[in-house]
Amino acid sequence: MTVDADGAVTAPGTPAGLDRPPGPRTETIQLLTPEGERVEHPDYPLELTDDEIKDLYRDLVLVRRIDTEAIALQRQGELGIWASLLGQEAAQVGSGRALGPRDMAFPTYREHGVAWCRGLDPTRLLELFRGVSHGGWDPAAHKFHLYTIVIGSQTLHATGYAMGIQRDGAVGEDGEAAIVYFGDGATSQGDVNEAFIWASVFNAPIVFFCQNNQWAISEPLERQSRIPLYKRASGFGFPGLRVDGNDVLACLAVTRKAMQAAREGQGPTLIEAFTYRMGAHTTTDDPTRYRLASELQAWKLKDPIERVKAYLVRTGAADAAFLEGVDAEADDLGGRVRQACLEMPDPQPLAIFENVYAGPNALLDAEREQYAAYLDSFTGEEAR
Ligand SMILES: Cc1ncc(C[n+]2csc(CCOP(=O)(O)OP(=O)(O)O)c2C)c(N)n1
Ligand SMILES: [Mg+2]
Repeated sequence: MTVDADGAVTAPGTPAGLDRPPGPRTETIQLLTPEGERVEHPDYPLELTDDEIKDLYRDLVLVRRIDTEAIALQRQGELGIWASLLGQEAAQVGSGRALGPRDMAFPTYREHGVAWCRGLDPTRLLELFRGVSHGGWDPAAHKFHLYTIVIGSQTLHATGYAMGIQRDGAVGEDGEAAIVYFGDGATSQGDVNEAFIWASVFNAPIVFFCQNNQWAISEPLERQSRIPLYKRASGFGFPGLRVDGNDVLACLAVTRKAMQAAREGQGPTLIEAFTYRMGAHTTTDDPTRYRLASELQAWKLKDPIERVKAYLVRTGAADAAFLEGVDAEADDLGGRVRQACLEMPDPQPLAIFENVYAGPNALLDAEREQYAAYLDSFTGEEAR
């Protein structure tokens, strides 16, 4: 095995996975320019009908609308916090639409677009951020794991899951695979590096999808790594590549190929989706304290939705009626999400103790009693 100057693993005859060409070395894979021009890539041919591209456009607009509504709800005191996906719609929709029904996705806390692609009702996400759900959803129902706040930890969960797929014999032509989402900052965590090692040595059917949005809260990428993140993969022994994370077509094509390779038993791939967090880290953050407005302006020109719109309009694939229809649908969805949020019943305070352990637990039982006594100390209106 040799590793070239760009960190790409080459030479066949090495353990499975290492002999796959990692794709272009230093370039960012792109199929749709910021101006909305379609470009071809020899390693990622993508043939989509106009209707399929229109569907992707619809996804992008709708997930942005869910996000906008959620931010407004938080500002109005209806949600405790919200982690915005603004700017990352293409990375999430492109990769999310590349998944098959049997593939399993492991998100962080920002993957509302992937949740949408997995068919999860967006109000389920809001329940969590409103604090009325103490869990979330059934991960098996949509093949979409629970949101994970502990940075990077889900990469180990996903790798374990992928090894389970292997042990179930579900790798092969009709196989299944796992995909795990994490951020640029997460790559500095031990968990992520351990997951890379396990996935590599066991050749696990997993795709590591890193949304490099340039910031880990207020920490810029250049303080996290001395090399482009996708190049890290070669050190662990599997292919890594960088895709334009604001290009929904490229994210779809690249993820499709990597997932198929994983399903067929060719092992892991690291995809670095090069994108930008257009909003605050969460609604508790003020990015004007640590980054320049000019940076934001530069990325605005690469907006993931505008380029698809430009393509659809230029090619005549979409007319004004289609675009207006999607906008109207988005407003409708925003309204439905808002109403559902306002109508969510408050949970019973003691419900927080449920489902912590499968059976009785002495410490938890004592805490429950103590809290119940505290609640009982109130009278009248404030009583539980
Ligand atoms: C183990 C751990 N350490 C620290 C934190 C606090 N924290 C929350 S988000 C975050 C930054 C994550 O940045 P990145 O991985 O780039 O993801 P992004 O939020 O940009 O999507 C940190 C340090 C945490 N949640 N978990
Ligand atoms: Mg980040």
